[in-house]
Amino acid sequence: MRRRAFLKTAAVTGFTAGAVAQPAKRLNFVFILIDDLGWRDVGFNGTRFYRTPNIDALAARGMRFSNAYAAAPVGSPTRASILTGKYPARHGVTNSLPGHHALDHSRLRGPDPKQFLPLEEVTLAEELKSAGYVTASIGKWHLGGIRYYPEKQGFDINIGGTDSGAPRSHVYPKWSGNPPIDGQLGEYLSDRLTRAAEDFIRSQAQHPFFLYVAHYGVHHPFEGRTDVVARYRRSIRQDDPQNNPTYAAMIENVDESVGRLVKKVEEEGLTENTVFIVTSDNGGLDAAEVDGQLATSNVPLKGGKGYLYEGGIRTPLCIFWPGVTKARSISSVPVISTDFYPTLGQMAGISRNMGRPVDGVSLVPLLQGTAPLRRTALYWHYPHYSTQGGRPGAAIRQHDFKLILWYEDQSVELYNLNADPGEKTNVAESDPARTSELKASLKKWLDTMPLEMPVSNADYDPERETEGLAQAIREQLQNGELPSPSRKPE
Ligand SMILES: [Ca+2]
Repeated sequence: MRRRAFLKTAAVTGFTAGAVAQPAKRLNFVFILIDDLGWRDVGFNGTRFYRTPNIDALAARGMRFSNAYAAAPVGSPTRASILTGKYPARHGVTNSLPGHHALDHSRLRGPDPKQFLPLEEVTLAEELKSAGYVTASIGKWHLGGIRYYPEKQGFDINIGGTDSGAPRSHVYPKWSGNPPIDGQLGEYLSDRLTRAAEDFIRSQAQHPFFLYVAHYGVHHPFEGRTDVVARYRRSIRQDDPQNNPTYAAMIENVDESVGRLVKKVEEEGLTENTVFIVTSDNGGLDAAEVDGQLATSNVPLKGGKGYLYEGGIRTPLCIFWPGVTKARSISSVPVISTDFYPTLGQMAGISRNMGRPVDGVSLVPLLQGTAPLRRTALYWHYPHYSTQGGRPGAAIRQHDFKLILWYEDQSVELYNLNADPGEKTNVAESDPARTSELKASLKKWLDTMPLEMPVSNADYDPERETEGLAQAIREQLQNGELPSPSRKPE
C-alpha cells in the first residue's frame, strides 16, 4: 500500500522517480486504440472495401493476432482493462459510461457500473512514469469526470481526453466544441490528434515515452472528410456487406494517422527502439446506420458491439517490436486487453516492480516466438443490457471452444470457434461433457471475482420489456450519444 500511495503522489506532483541516467536504447511505446474498429475492418483480416495500407504495413513488419479480444463488448471497461491489466469484473467499470438505467421492465436489473476508473488503480502510465517514461494520452479517455482524467492516472499530457464517449463532431469547425483542443480551420479531428501525437514524438525524441493515442474515430457521429467519402462512394460493391463510404473514409483517416506516426518515429531516428501496437476497444458497430446503410459488418463473425458473440469482442491487433517480432508472423493464440499491461511492463524491464495481481499475462514469449502462453482460458462478465441490444451474460474461451452463460435464465451456448467462427451451431446439447466443464470453470472464475451480479427485477413485464431499452436509446439519441438504431433489440 505504501508503494501505491507513493505512486499516486508521484502522479499528482509530476515527480518522476528514476528519470535520470536511462540507457540510450530504452523502448518507446506507441499504443494506438481505434474506437469501435471491428475485427474485419482492416485489410489483414479480410476487408475488401475499406483501405488500411498503413496498419497492414505495420502488421506485415510485426506480428498480428487472429484471436485477439477486447475485455468487454463496449469501450470504457476495455479501456480500464488496458490501463490496469485487470478484467472488468475486477476493476468494476463494467459498462460504457455513464451506462443507462432505464430498463424498467427488463427481466434483470444490472448493477450500477463504476462511473470512473478509481484513482487507487495503478495504471500502466503510472508504472511507466515512475520508471522514467514521459507519458501522453491523446484522444478519447472515457474513464470518468474531471477528477479522474488522464492527468490523475499517470499521464503527463492529456490532449482531447474527457468524460465523453463520443465527440460532438469529427469535422472542424463543428468539432471545435469538443474540449479541449484548439482548432485549425478545415482540419479533421483524427488529423488534429495525429498532429498532437507527432508533436509529442518530436518533443520526446531524447526521452523514453509511452504515447497512448485513443482515436475518437471510427465511433459515431459518422462523419468523414467529404473528399474521402466521395472517393469511396464510387467504389461501392452491393455484394459486400461492408459498403459504407462514410465509415470507409473514417477508417482511412485513422489508418493515415498510423502511417504518419510510423513516419514521424522514423524521422526522429527512433524506429529501432519504438514498439507499435494497434488495436480496438470492442467489436464493430453493426446496429446503426449512416446514409441509409449499416455502418459496418462483422461478417463472418456473429453480432457486433454490445454482444458477447465474436463480432462484439474479437478485435484487430498487431504488434511491431523492432528486432524481435518476425515479419509477417501470425499468432492464433487467444489474447485479451488485460495482457498489454504485463506485456509493456516486461518490455520496459519493470515487471519485477509491478507486484500487484493482474489478470493479463505477458505476450513477450509469443512475440519472441520462444514459448507458448501458460494460460488456460479467457473470461468475460458483462452484466448489462447494451444499447445495441446485447443481454447480460458471461463467457469463457478455452482452446477452440467458447461458452456463453446468459444471466437472464442461466441458459448456455457452446461453440467450436475453430470449426464455426460464425457461431452458427450451438453444440451445448450435443457436447454435454464439455458444456458442463466450461460452465463449471466459468462459474468458478465468477466466484473469485469481486463482481456484482444483475438481480431480478420486480417490475419485469415481458410485454413492456423493450420499452426501457427503447427509452434508453431515445434518451441517448437526444443527448447525441447514439446514432440512429437500425436494428430492434432482440
Ligand atoms: Ca468503443
